[in-house]
Amino acid sequence: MPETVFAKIIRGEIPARIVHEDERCLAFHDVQPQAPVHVLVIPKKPVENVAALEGGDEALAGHLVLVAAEVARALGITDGYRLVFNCGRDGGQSVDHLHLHLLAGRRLGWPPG
Ligand code: DGP
Repeated sequence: MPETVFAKIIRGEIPARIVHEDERCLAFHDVQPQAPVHVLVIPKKPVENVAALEGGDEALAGHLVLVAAEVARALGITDGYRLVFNCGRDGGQSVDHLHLHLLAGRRLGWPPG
């Protein structure tokens, strides 16, 4: 998989506003926020997107979701939030490294655009 800007953030070569880090993942504020709270949770393992997850990645995928919920709690989000994996061109994915969006702080529309 070609290197992305997120690989550079994982290695600390590009600054990011990190809100959580552990051995498997990193969570940081999105540089182009679409809501008052917009955090990305990414695996340190290079995985292109949800479609590239394999058998054996179940724990990793679940970990991203649990970390997103933990970050939401830590940021004091009490009125709800949305978790989104964009996948591929039609899914609106622009960075080809798996990432889970945590969006909160305003009433989000449905269906998404
Ligand atoms: P997506 O469109 O689902 O692939 O989301 C990619 C997100 O990544 C997008 O909301 C903007 C964010 N992003 C892109 N480059 C950077 C960066 O260098 N730093 C941070 N913090 N976020 C980035």
